[in-house]
Amino acid sequence: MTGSTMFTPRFPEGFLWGGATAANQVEGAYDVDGKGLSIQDVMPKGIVAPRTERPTPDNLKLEAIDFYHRYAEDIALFAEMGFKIYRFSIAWSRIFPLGDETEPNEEGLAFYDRVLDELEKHGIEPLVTLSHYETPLHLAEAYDGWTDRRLIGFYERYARTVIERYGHRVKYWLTFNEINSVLHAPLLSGGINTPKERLAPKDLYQAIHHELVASASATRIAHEINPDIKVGCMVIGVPIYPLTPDPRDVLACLKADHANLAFSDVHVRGEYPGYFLRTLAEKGVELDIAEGDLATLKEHTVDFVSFSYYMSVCDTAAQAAGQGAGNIMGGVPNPTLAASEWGWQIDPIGLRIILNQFWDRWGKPLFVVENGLGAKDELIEGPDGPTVEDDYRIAYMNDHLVQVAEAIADGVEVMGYTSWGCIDCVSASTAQMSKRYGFIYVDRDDDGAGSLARYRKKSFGWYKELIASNGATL
Ligand code: BGP
Repeated sequence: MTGSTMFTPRFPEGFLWGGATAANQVEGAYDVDGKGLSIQDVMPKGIVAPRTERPTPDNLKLEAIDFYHRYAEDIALFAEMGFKIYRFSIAWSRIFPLGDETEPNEEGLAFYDRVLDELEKHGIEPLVTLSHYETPLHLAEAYDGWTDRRLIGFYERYARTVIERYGHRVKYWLTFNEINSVLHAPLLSGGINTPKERLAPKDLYQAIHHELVASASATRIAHEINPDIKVGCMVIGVPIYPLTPDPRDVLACLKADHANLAFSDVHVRGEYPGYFLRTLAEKGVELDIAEGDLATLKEHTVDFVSFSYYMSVCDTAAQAAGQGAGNIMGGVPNPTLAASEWGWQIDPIGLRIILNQFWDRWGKPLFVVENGLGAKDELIEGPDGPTVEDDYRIAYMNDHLVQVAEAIADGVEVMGYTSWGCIDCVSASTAQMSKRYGFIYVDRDDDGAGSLARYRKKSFGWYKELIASNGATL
């Protein structure tokens, strides 16, 4: 293995090992049992291409990997690996098909009862994301998503409905997936139908305010329903390094950091930071803040901070520097790092750095709720049936987890680690199957062909041993 010989990784007892998925990328059954359309059902080409008017047959998410019907088999595989926790999202449009109704769809609620039953049977703790890039389409079309204040009320009703229903059996909740991505992907993240190029700064920042207030409200609702519940915010975690030691580059990084950190600063500290207010002023944005909003933000801060980690980026004050590929936000490529096939730069040490930064900044427990390597896998015939020799994935995760252990040794409180796409699913950025992250291979290709059969990859056995040893096999 690739772990350091000098350092013995140690994880605390009760460390929450597991995996993560999102409804729109695994469930399929997009129109089954009363589900309404979500924005994902009209985004067949991923996050950068324009949306379609209606669902089109080339949209792999409509069937995805059919978790809706195969959840029991999939959860049994997670249990075989020894998962302590499974992160998944509830599809808002299964519960409120249009998003603005007053009564929920019972069949949608019943589906997640079944998922929770299955997890309980195997002793796997659930971690539920309320909104993972799947705003009901009607809210995007009729309200322009989160630009409209009424979304707060719709989200509160949705949150109350599901937390009342499941709050006695789900302890860990996340309010919005990668909430800071709305700056880069307004439709995906904020359900904002107006194309990014035409979106006025006032509307974008107003949407951010609405989401932050809604997030704090959901935290209040969860704590009212069950004081034992722990609510976290969820952000893209990305260390931003100066391309050179030029102070102007360092300052460029500080500013880029601020744009990202504002979201968790509000979630943890309960108020808008000074640098954020300056940004608003410079953009000429005056937020409409209703009575009670600032008190809601202040009084209902989160219990923990969770984040995705795939890469670091560089930044520079020089306008001429090119933009590299990356998890939604991108950045200037780092000349010292290698990259995945999709140009996402691989930086295990960056995970230790950001864990330390976040801990130093907020002193709140941290949860790595997404990490992993998207790669093209080749299915081969092994001694026990079809498999994938994904040593590259094992190396990636091993190196990153060693850095998590380093951060823990630095004194950082880390609650757990859920690898992204623990079972192959439809990629968010490309909307294809061929960018795979899983320990479990799913037989489906980019044209939608395949039996949907599940096969254990080599990493499946690796992760199983790792969990069984609580990280000692790194
Ligand atoms: C994050 C999203 C996930 C997931 C992951 C990997 O931004 O929260 O939904 O898909 O990135 O991204 P991709 O599928 O584009 O490789």
